[in-house]
Amino acid sequence: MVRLNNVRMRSMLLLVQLLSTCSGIEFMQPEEYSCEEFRPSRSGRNGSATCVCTSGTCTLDVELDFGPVTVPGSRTGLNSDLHMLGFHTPGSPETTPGPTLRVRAGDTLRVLLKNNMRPEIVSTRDVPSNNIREFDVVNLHTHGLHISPRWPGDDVVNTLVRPDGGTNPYIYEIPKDHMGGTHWYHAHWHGAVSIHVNFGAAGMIIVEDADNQLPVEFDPRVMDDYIVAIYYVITDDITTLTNDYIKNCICLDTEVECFQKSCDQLRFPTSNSGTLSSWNLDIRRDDRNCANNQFDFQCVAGNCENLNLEHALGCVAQGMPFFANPDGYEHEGAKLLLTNGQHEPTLEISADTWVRLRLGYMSTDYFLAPKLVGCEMQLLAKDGVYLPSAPRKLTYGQGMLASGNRADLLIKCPPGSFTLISTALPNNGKTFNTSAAVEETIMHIIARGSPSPPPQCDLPVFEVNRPCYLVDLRGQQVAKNLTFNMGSSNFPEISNHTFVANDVQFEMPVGEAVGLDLNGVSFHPFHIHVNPFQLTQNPLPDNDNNWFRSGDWHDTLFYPAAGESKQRVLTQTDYFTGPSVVHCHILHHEDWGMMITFNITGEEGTRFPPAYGYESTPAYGWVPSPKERIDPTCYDGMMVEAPTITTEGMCVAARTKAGAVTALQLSTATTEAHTWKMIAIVLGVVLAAVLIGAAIYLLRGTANTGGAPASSGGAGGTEMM
Ligand SMILES: [Cu+2]
Repeated sequence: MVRLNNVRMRSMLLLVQLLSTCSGIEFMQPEEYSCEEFRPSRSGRNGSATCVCTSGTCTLDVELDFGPVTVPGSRTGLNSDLHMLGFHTPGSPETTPGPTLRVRAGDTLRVLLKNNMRPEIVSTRDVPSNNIREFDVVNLHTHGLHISPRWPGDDVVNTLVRPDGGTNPYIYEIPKDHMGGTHWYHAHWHGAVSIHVNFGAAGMIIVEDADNQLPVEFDPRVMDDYIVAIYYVITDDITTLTNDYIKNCICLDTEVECFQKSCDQLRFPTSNSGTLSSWNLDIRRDDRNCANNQFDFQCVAGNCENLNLEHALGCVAQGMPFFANPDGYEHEGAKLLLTNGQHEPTLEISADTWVRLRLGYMSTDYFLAPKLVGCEMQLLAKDGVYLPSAPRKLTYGQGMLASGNRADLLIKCPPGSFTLISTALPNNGKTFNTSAAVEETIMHIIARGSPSPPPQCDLPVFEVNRPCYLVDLRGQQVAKNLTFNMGSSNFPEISNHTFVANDVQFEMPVGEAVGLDLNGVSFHPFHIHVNPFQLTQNPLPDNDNNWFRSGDWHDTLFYPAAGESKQRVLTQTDYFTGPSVVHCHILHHEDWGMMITFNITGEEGTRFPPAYGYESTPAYGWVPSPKERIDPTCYDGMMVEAPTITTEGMCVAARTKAGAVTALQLSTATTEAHTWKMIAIVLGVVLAAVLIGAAIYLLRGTANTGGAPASSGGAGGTEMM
């Protein structure tokens, strides 16, 4: 009887699970472009993208059109259309985020960026830099990719695309030793970054893992792997930025005086000399009679002297579309968290099975602290770089992502329904900056049980074989030390500088280790382009959730704890020379000037000698040296050795002793995974049918009470159960 009841319970569970899928919007991943089907040496089209592959490496060619997008409620789960800005490929539906671009080390990614914005009525090109301006101009940054900062690569300062159909052909050469990881792209035109990204002008970039990079348990053919691209649309910021934009535009007419203030007083100071006491001047709020939640032209006009109405109306008209918040959301205080452009979608996974979530926190502000009560959660990679030892258990099962950060999380849930949320961090004696934490639902998760659940297993712990540009730099001699003061009192400065285009404020030699002392990173997230950096300290002893560890790599760093604002980090200025930027990743701080230029000097292609084992490193033609390398196992080509397993996993063995995956073993593991899914589906359908049959029979039996006896066939069925 016990066994029969278990069968009945399980089939009931499956029926309930089947019915529960009817609620909420189903989790969808962004559209994807990759050249996987054309490797090693074919060419063809993948939707709107083109692939040309030769000898295993491919060129992925895609056009991204920037402009307003309208996403229907059927896609977002909201009650009405969602009006955003975004990147989409011509001919495909308007969505946000933009398509995911998947490449491999050694590939070339070519993006033709086209700007479909309407040109400004009143050009704000003459608004001084470090102010909110030029909402109609766009460019692209590939956040996290280790590539050249020079045009046609990842230049964010001098490459721009004008509205009304302007284009730029970006060519991103992915190094042949680029580590596999989770990255993203976003609009980066100084003065318009925050408004564009707030409205969703971003998408994900995945550098696929090299064959053999991960143990077989983590192979995407074995472990399900999902993009989780998270936006946080902050309407207060949008309102402030748009007001600023209109104000700066009106103030191009220098005769104007509003609210008894000259435009010089109204404008955000652009140099070190200005005091910042007036930085939050907001022409809405300076007059108590003006509406607080949107722009009121009549009110402003009534409070301004010498206003040129034609000029001012043009400014207001071009700003108004940016006040268009998602329908149903208030202007004041409202925020909207979207996961893959959807509101609280529901993802179905297999119960008791590890799943990889590639989180990208593509926001302009706040920090995301993901937590999944009832499930296990471990950390695999941050900012697209695998942890030195992975995966890592998290003390409080909670993550910490500043705007711009990525995290590859592993989750495993028992059968049931769960919610991935972001919530304040536990406060065990530390003063966490809880007001900055996102308090929202990210997504729902339904873990489906199967009648014969897969065996419980622990994942192996491994040390990935690393490219030589990401070897451990701790203990190495640095060629230079630089200090970046993010939290200096002269906001929005970094180390007493605000942004001046093409004015180099820091230099680093190429092919060296460089020390960066970061101050104030509990207030402002520090982000550097081109090369990631390595932490040298455990910043939050006893209460850091195991999230930040000495030896980890980041490209954006922020601790949400007061008093933990310093960190010494190390970077390898590998291969690429040229000017690039560091900036605060609260993106309106960057727009206001919290960005500075550094230049990597020397010969392009130079690499750090102790990492490569060469006496000297001219760009071309290495000189071998018997000197010991930092990490003799590191690689600088496309061949990657299997990882070192430090703790064996308890899953079905699918690995040789050396850790290498054979095709047979992989196909066995894949077949096993698929077999479990098929068994679950078939049994689910059969058992649900039996249960429904039984329910119908029982209902009919109840209705027949006192009448004729039930048919012998139905009675026979009951006996069999
Ligand atoms: Cu900042």
